[in-house]
Order: sequence, then structure tokens, then C-alpha cells
Amino acid sequence: MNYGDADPIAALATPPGESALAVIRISGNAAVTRLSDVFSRPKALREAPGNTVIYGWILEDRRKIDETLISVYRAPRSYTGEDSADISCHGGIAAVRGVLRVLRTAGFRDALPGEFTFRAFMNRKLDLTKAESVMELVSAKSDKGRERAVGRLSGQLEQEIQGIKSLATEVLAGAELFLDYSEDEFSADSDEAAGHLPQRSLAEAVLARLDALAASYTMERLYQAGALAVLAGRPNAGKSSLFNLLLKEDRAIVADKPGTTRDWIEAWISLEGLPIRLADTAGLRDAEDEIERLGVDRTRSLAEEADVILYVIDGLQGFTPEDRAFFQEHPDRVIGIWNKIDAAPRPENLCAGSPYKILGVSAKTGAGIPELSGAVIPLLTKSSSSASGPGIASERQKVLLEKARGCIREALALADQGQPLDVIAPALREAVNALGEITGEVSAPDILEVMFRKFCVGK
Ligand SMILES: Nc1nc2c(ncn2[C@@H]2O[C@H](COP(=O)(O)OP(=O)(O)OP(=O)(O)O)[C@@H](O)[C@H]2O)c(=O)[nH]1
Ligand SMILES: [Mg+2]
Repeated sequence: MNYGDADPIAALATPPGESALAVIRISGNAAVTRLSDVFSRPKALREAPGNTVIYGWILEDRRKIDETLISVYRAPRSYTGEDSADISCHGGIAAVRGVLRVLRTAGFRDALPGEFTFRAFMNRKLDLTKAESVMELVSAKSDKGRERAVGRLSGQLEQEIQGIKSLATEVLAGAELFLDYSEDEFSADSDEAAGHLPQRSLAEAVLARLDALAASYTMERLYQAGALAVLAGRPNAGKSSLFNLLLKEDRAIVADKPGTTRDWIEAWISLEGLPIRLADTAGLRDAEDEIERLGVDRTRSLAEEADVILYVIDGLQGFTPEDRAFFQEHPDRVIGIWNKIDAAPRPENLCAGSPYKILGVSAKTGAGIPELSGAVIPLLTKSSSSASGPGIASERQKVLLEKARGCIREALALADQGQPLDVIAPALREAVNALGEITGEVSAPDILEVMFRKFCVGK
């Protein structure tokens, strides 16, 4: 794949299918002029200033294809930084296809995934953290995820990285200056050049800010990608009843017969703003029936994948040896749920002295459910910082941040060992470069391509 160089491109920016409206986006050299060649009011469109809307028809050999509103943007005041336009046409499959066909005859080629945002980046309309946040915003599944992406789109992360980078650059400059000076005045291995990092406290401040950003990753990933919560437990414990209750929908079959659920099912829910993929599974037992046994195998493999296992105990049956064994197998990811407290209250001394957390709930009355969300969130977010300041959200950002962090740590360790500055300075330089790569100031074309390819077409 190769992104073009301001050649005119077009793409459908809305999902294909039947809808009231669809938006087709165009951008590139003379984009608006080219569009006017296939428009019912060419002069009005050609002369339209930026940020205005023009009404008219898209024409193919003077035949009307669709009635549209064209939002006109002029370089550099557009998303891509080029002349561009959003064509609002009718959302029918044939209408969209017709308009795209006409655009091709007018000299537009189909845009590649992420090509509009790539151009925005190349034209310095946004840095890489903002570009990534565009996709994060498009895929946000919860309000909190949206809010975090909007923070990055507004430049929160970019500013933080820039701030850290300028501190790191100061440390590097201090070291290099000293190095130049010492080359003139002292022999390279004299005492003055060794064992002393000028601005050491600044380097420590850089490390502290990098540590804080690194700690935000788990939480940011949770808000973006969500977590997998698996309902597991013995047959008839009430897993499907809880699934329906948390989903606020009668989705799973509930019956008094043990072994009702066979194939697991899943749905997205939101717990205090966190997107959770909730799975209801087949009850765990030594099943005689071949199909049920396959279901139980799936429960086990799903439980292995889970970020948190909601292990449901049938209050009417009590805490069985099988229940205890399950807890012992998954000590850090399981939350116990003593279900049916409406009919069988949770015993006071249940698991007294053991580290297991077992909450009493009723899928029938909803009692104990708020406490359940209260227990799930801390388990998922343990050891990660609360998401209030800037945070990193992509694997790419994480890798580069860790690189910068490792380099600063190395520089400090070398200084501790009394190494000379010409040994320390390269590590500092590498840290500064890694930070520059996060925002895209320093960037290799192949890395950019890999990153933008993950975008959707039209974005
Ligand atoms: N009294 C009472 N009954 C419940 C409660 N939750 C579930 N039940 C009943 O328990 C039975 C089993 O419920 P399900 O939700 O199908 O249980 P399950 O764990 O999904 O069972 P399998 O799919 O067979 O593994 C049904 O008769 C439910 O009505 C509860 O909180 N209180
Ligand atoms: Mg079930």
C-alpha cells in the first residue's frame, strides 16, 4: 500500500447500507474544482469559500444521479489540510455507488484506509497521538472511553509528551555541553567528567512522569477495549438469570433444569463506564451428555481468558467442594457470588479466614447487584492509576514510552556507577528520540503506514 501525495481521493465516510443520509468525503489537489465538473451548479461550487454549504445535483452526462449538499473546505482550513468537501447524499446503496462512480470519472481515486487522517498528519493538522485518538473515538464503546479519547484528541497526551520531552532534552543538552567543555579542559576520563550527571533531579522528574503515564495504560486499555467477565459456576446456580439481570434483557434461557445453557453467549454491558464483554456459560459438572460436555470445555477455556470470573454459587445448595476447588484454581481473578439470598441467606461465617471475596446477591430481586459492580471494577483496575490526567492508549505509544523509560533508568544507573558522560549521553538521546516518535516528530514511513492502515476507509 502506498498513500498518495495530495492526489484527489474519495471515500464513503459512513457505514454502507440503507440510511437517510450518507457522507462521501473528497480531498486533494483541485478537489472542489474537479467536483464542480460533475455538479449542477459548477460556478457556485467552484467559487464557494471555505466552510460553506452548496446545494445541487451530482450529474453523470447531464443526468441527475443524486441530490446533495456539499460542505466545502479550503486548504489549509480542513481536516486534511487540503481542499476538500463532504458530500451529503442519500444513504441508499445505489445512490452512494452512483456518486462514487461519477467521482471516479472526475479523477478521484478510492481512498485507502486512514488516508484522510494520514494527510492531516503529514500536513501537521494533528500529531500521532491525536490521529490515534480519532480511531479511539470512533471505536469507543462507553461514555468514559469516549471522554478519554476526546481528551487525547484535544491534545492532552501530546502536551504531556512534549513537556516530558523538553525536560529530557534539557538533561541531554546539559550532559552534552559538559561533555564538549570537558573535552577541551580535561582529559576524557578526568574526575570532573565522571560520576556526575548535571541536572540529575530533572532526569528523575522525567522518569517520574514517564512512570505515571505507563501506569495509566491498563486503565486506558480497559476503557478502550473493555474487559471480559465470565459467569461460571455449577449448573442451576443462576448464571443465566444474572446474565439477563446485568444485561437488563431476557436474552439467555433460564430454567429449573440443570444443564440448560450449553453454548456460551456474550453481550456488551457497561459497569460504571467500563465496557464489559459479559459471557454466560454452561454449568460446570462432569456431564454425561456429549454436547453438555463440550459446553463445559468451552466454559473452562473461556474462564482461562477472562479478566474476571464471576463464580456463581447456588445458595440453595451451599458452598460445595467443587466450588472451593474452582476458587483455588483461579485465586486472583475470581469473585464469588452467593446467589438466591431471597431464599437462602449467605451464611455469616462463609469462607471465614480465607482470602476469597463472596458477595450475597439475588438474581430474582436484584439485591446485592450494586455491590457486585463495586467489587468488579477494583479487581479489573488493581495496580493501575485512576484515569484523570493524560494517559496512553495504544500499544505503539506503550512500546515507545517503555523505551524512553528504560533509557532514562539506564542513564541514571550509569551515573550511579560513576560512568563518564560520553557513556551516559547516548541513552538520554535515545529517550528523547523515543518521545519524539510518540508524537510523530521523529517517524519512519513504514511505521506510519502500519499505524494508519488500521484505520477505517473514509477516516
Ligand atoms: N429464588 C431464586 N431463584 C433463582 C435465583 N436465580 C435463579 N433462580 C432460579 O434458579 C434456576 C436456575 O437458573 P438459571 O439462571 O437457569 O441457572 P444457570 O446457572 O444458568 O443454570 P445452567 O444453565 O443449567 O448452568 C431457575 O429456576 C431460576 O429461576 C434467585 O436469585 N433466587
Ligand atoms: Mg444457564
